[in-house]
Amino acid sequence: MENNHKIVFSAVQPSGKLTIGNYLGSIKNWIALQEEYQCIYCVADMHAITVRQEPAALRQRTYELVALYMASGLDPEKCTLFVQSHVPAHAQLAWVLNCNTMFGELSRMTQFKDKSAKHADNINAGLFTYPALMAADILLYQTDLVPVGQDQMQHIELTRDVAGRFNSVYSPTFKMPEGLVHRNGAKIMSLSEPQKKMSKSDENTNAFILMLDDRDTIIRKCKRAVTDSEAQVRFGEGKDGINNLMTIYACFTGKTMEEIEKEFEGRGYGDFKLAVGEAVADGLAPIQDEFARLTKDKTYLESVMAKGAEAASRLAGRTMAKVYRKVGFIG
Ligand code: ATP
Ligand code: LTN
Repeated sequence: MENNHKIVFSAVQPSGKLTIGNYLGSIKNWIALQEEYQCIYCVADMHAITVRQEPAALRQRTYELVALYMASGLDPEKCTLFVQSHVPAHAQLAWVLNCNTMFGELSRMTQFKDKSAKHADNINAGLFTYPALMAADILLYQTDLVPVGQDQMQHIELTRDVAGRFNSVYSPTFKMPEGLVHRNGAKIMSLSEPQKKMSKSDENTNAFILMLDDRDTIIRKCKRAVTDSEAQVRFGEGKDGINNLMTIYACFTGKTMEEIEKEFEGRGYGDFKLAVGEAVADGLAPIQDEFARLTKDKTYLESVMAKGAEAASRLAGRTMAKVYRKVGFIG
């Protein structure tokens, strides 16, 4: 890999089954970047334990997420794929950054407020300081670009604030990263309450489509999606449900909103919903097939993780050595 290449870093937590929101908001946009940039993609298992996880399930989902990354088109020959807990520098830098992140800053994080409301019996310190770990993930690699869904932008802003603070207190150390939010798909909404983000932890399973849902389930969920009474496939105000389905359709077919409006002119929502379901199912089918193949081969997945961890450790080690020296630790 050439040194003049910009560095891209992103991660997803192995905390549940991924939805098409996760796919369209993040992973799908990572694929093209690997052709142009030095890309580092992580499975954030350390982030996942901020909410209670069943150990065996977490281990299984970590394998699965690596497989899903590859099945979606991430090529371990073109980018670095690794598991966060395999690179101890993440925890090491997180501690230093914790000491440079303000309580007030963390208190403002929407994700913390949402998750502490959802898990009121387990508002642990890790859930609160989670953005410092995420900042460590990003800053360890001198990252230029962080492709994420809209909901993560607040954490990236915080990362920039912490990096700026560290750089000014201790002298320039970290590159200032930028969030990269894709025009389409940055915020896929719930199918049953289209004012709300589609979330894998929604109690209502009709609210989301999982990347591994089968064809019939996908079509059924699309048919049930909440829309409006206008019966016109048109992108516009007060049409959150239709806007969302049009966005999903656009992401899977590459069509523009105008093209979609034309295609369904004079046709009912029933036709449109079926077309959306079919487009999603067709788009996911090759990923699901490849996923089924890859998950059978744990040895191969482990070899990818090991190679990724080695490459990531090498890069992270450079930043870590600098940081320890700057804060006054004996090297
Ligand atoms: P949870 O709902 O359980 O908190 P989540 O579905 O929001 O989880 P994360 O693991 O927090 O998933 O997110 C992984 C990535 O997917 C992030 O980059 C996030 O921005 C993106 N993402 C999550 N949900 C959506 C969505 N509905 N639309 C677009 N992007 C999303
Ligand atoms: N916090 C993110 C996952 C995540 C991440 C990162 C994203 C952990 N570390 C670094 C981008 C860069 C989430 O919950 N979606």
